Parts: sequence; structure tokens; C-alpha cells
Amino acid sequence: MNNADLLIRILRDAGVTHAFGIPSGNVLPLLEAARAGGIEFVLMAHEGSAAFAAEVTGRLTGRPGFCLATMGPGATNLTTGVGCAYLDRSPLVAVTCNVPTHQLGRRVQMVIDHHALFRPITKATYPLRGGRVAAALREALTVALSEPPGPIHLDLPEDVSLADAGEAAPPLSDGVRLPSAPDADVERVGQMLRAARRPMAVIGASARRLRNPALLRAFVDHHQIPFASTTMAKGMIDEDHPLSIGCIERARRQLQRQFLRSADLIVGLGYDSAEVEYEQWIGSVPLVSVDVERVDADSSVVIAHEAVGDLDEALERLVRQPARPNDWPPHTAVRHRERFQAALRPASSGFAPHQAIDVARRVLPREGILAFDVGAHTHQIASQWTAHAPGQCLVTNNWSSMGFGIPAAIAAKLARPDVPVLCIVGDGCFQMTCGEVAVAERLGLTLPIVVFDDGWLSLIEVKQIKKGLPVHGTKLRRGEARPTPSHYFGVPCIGVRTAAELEHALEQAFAANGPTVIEACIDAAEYKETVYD
Ligand SMILES: Cc1ncc(C[n+]2csc(CCOP(=O)(O)OP(=O)(O)O)c2C)c(N)n1
Ligand SMILES: [Mg+2]
Repeated sequence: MNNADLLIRILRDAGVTHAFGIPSGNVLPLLEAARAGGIEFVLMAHEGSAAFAAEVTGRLTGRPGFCLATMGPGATNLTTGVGCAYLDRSPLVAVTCNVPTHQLGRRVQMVIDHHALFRPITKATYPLRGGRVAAALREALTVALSEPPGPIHLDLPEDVSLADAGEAAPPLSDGVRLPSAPDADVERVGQMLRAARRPMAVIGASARRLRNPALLRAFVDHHQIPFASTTMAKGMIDEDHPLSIGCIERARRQLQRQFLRSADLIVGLGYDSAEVEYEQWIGSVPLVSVDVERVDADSSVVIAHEAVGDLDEALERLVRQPARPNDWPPHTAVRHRERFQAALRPASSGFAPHQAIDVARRVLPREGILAFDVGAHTHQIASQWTAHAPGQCLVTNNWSSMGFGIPAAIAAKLARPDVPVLCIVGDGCFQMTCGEVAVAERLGLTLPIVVFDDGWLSLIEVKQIKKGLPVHGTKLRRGEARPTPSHYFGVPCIGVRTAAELEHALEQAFAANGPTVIEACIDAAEYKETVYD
């Protein structure tokens, strides 16, 4: 057994099933070890996508995602997705393969300092050396899985890969949980909830890592508190719940802000301010935070109290505390949600994004997963889409990088082959990652990829208009939409210009044995009304 075999054995023991990446000569020992050791290698079109796919695998499975690349440009490409795991907080192992150790530090082809490259976007970076591979892996996996989870980087020189491993695979840990918040702090949260007349909960990205997400629902039911979620936390409680007001800080955010500011207490539950800072929306309403870390907010935010520690344990204690009726009139949340949802669907003469999103929601089965990308479409989808359970919306909003959607959908389909997965991306995002369509084809994944073809980097165009700047540098094509091609890389492509055509195309795509690109030629005019209102 060589060190590459040992590395694969340890990752396999840690529950890793897939490796995403692109090989080169110095990656081949690791690639062969993966083949022999039972980790499936998924050749991606770009290393950035490989890291996004690994990040999503980490999110969905709770086991570390695994991506690999060659040195220099392979490593720099990988960083975009590794950064996603860092800010979105998913366990991930990124391996860069390298020249033999005696060449490290020299000015030779493709060589750069990988540790300097990965240090700011990982929890830790490790050089792998003979005799210390198992110890480094054991520590690295513990770091990646410990709360809050994140990526670690390993650099593997080719001679180390090929050398005989003198070590045995070590026992692994599942990472370290946070200590509980002090009893008195949690007790005080309960007291403040009972004293409030119009309390409201906002669920954030860190709540996605609850071991028992049902505690969230138990909490809002017990205390009868209307609740909202951020984009990343969509579906942590079914958004059809009678106390749900939907997603905040996305399309029609002013309506949500108005409602949030009618509260007399906001309870943040796992609210990660990397996604959206409290000061964007909270105004002068006091905040009680129940979270895995201390609140990071501007000094304008009134922080009334914080309980910091393991989130499951805090919620378990909060659902056992006495509750007291509050002053929210009956059906407040439902009425607000109806108003919010109506405002998201302004009258339109063309094929509007909101119509396409409604069709997609109707066709995707209730248990299905939606992976989407970054742009104006993200804002509209986040506000409009009804998610019914945790993990049903795959999106990056801490890292917020274009190019996430298609690799995320591929990873979701690999992790959950029996669950229908739908991907929606903007045309700008599609242009960045369309090579991954060929990957979905090679893997034979049933995956409808709906491209919102509006001809613009719409989100940035909207920002130009709202900032009073000339619209410049945000148009994606010359002239009108070109005719839809019949395929991309052999993947059938269907052009649709109406809701009915989209519905038909989606049904066809879900019945296919491979991916289908659906180019939805939409009229993006409504974004100017609904996005950044
Ligand atoms: C890697 C990266 N580059 C640039 C941006 C800035 N950005 C955010 S949204 C967006 C436009 C996306 O365009 P498209 O995919 O067409 O979506 P639309 O806004 O039209 O819905 C850009 C350039 C980003 N978030 N990530
Ligand atoms: Mg666009």
C-alpha cells in the first residue's frame, strides 16, 4: 500500500464515496488509488465545479466532500469552490497533487505555493509527508467536521503519493461539537420570549447543520411565533406552515422588512451574518440570538441577549420552557405571505420569470431538490419558491458565486439518485459552467437544466439602474435571442417561450435518461420591480 492508497483508505473510512476533479500526471497515483479503493472519480469540466460539487456532497451527506486537482492552475481553479465550502461552511477535503518534494519551492512549470493559496479559504492546510500521512489526515478530518465545519487542504507531492505507507489507517472522529450555551442564557431567552408581545423568529444558514431540524418547528409551534428564513435556510421548516412569512432579503424585500420591523423582538436562530448582516433589515427591533457564535453586527443593532453554543441543545431546552400567548392576531403570517406572494407576480405581457418559477414548482415533485445559481433569478426564486423540507434548496448565499448551480445539481443527483433534482441557472451562469452539462451526460443523470435566458447579467443591470449608472457591460448577447440549438455536447436542448411550453419540456426532461437543457426565453422586465425594491 502506498501513501495514495492510505489516503483513500482513510477517506473511505470517513464516509467519502466520490472524488470530483481533473487529473494530470502527478494526480494519477491518487486516481488509481481511488479506483482500487472504491471511491468513484467524477471527471468534471472545470476544477471550480469539482469543488462546488464536493461542497454540496458535504452539505447533503454530512461526510466530507472530496475534490482533487493538479498543481498551479489546477489549484487556482479549485479555489473558487473551496471558498464556497469556507463561507458556506461545509466539510470538504481538497487535495492538490504536486511535483516531487525535492522540486518544491523551485521555479518550475506550474509550481506555486499551494499553502499560501489555500490558507485564507480553508480552516487548515497540510503538507503530506511520508510517515505522517495518517496523522495529518486524522487531524484534518477532525478540523473539517468540527463545528462550524469547513474545508481543509492537503498537498500531496508525487513522490509521497508513490512511497510505501508505513502507517495504518487511524481511528477517526466525527469532529467536535460545540459546548452547550449556559443554562442561564437559554433560560433568559425563554423569559424574553414570554415578555415579548410580537416576537418573530428568523432562521439562518447555521440552522442547516442542526442534527434534529424538527426542533425548529417544535420551537415555533410551542411559542407560536411567526418565522422567516434566509435564502440558505429555506425549507428548514415547511414554508407552507401557517406561521411562515417566507424568505427575507430577496425579491420584494421591503415588504418583508416592513413586517419584520412590526415585531418587538427578533429571535435569530442559527443566523449566519455572512449571508446578510442584521443591520440590513432589523432597524431598531431588539435582537435575541441563539446561535453557534456571537453576533457579528454593526453597532446600530440592538443586541438584547445572546445564547451561544450547540444549537440542538439550546432548542431542546427552549421547547421545554413554558410558553405564553402573544399578541399576534390570528392568521397574521398567512395573510402577510399572501400579500408577499401576490407582489412577487406583477402583471406582465411577456413570459415572466415568476411564471417560469411557478411552472417549475408545479412540475418538481414535493420531495424534489432545486439547485439554483446566483443572479436576479436567485432573488426571485428565493422569495417565490416554496420549500417543504431541509436540503431541498441548494444555493450559495454566503459565498454567492456564479457557477454553483450545475455542479450542485450533479452532486445532488449523485448523492440522492432516487430524488428528482431540478437545476435553474441564469444565462450568465450557464455560460460560465456549460461544460458541466457534458459531465451530467457522461454520468447519465436525469437532470433538467433550465436556463433563464434573458440576455443579461440582470442582477448587475438592475444595480446599474438603481444606482443611476448607464447600463454598460452587462448585456450578454448581440441583438435578439438566437434560435435554440438542438443540443450542447450531445445533450438535447429545448427552447421554450411560454409557461405551457416549459411545463411540457420539464415533463419530457424528467422522463429522459440523461440531462436536458431547457432554454427559457424570459422577459426579465419584472426584476426591475421585484429585485432590490
Ligand atoms: C464568480 C462571480 N462573478 C461575478 C459575480 C457577480 N454577479 C452576481 S449575479 C451576476 C449576474 C448573473 O447573470 P445571470 O446568470 O444571467 O443571472 P441573472 O442575473 O440574469 O438572473 C453577476 C455578474 C458573482 N456573484 N460571482
Ligand atoms: Mg441573465
